[in-house]
Amino acid sequence: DRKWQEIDERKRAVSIGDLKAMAGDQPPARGFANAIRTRIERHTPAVIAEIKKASPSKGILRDPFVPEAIAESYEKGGAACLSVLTDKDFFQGHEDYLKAARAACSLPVIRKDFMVAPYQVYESRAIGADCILLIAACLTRDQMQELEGIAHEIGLDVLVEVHDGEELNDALTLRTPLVGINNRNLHTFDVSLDTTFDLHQRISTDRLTITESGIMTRDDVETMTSRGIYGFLVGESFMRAEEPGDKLQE
Ligand code: IGP
Repeated sequence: DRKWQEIDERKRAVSIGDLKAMAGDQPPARGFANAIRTRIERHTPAVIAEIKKASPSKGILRDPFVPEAIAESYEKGGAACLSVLTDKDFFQGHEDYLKAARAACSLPVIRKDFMVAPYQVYESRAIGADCILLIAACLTRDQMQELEGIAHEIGLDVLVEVHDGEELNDALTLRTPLVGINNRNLHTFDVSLDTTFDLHQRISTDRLTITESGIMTRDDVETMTSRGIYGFLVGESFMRAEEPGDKLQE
């Protein structure tokens, strides 16, 4: 598909050897999982605040779009971590947005993209990411294990994303403590917070559950914390706010 095509094109431009070298030259990663864990253990919300220009279901979310200003605003507002979309086809993202956002603050950053090949894991470290996303819906169990192995070897944290019970079975074979439950069905774009309530029950307390997508109000946050879920990934509602960091404090 398109993602593979894009990777093949880039493979010709930069070899995997060059990428590995660039990844190796990076300063140590900022502790993404640790930043989340500290807050969840204190039973305070750990918010991964997302930087995305557009989404396939909603179109353009923010215009003008200035990643470094958003990153500063999120840090001031008390975000635990940042998430930056680098996927170009569906989210109008870019690697440069991640670099700019990370340089503008001291928060750990996850690269939000569709990871399918080892090449992309090295590339993520080379552009400065601290964590990568593995989407169970896009990968087999073996692929996830392989990509996680590479990520951990080069100092990246891993967030594995699931949206049903079968995907969760695969995700729980991984070593990463970070498990994201996506409330949005990737095929229909329907959002149901029940997805989190259903699947969270099956995740042991030594893992860190992150509820993803469709968190819009203070009320949504309180519903989650009242059920013991303290990890959040929020994009759209922040992107639509004039001052994204202020929205975070609401
Ligand atoms: C953020 P929202 O509804 O707050 O904008 O959602 C995040 O969960 C969403 O962007 C997301 C995503 C993804 C994007 C979750 N999983 C995988 C791209 C790929």
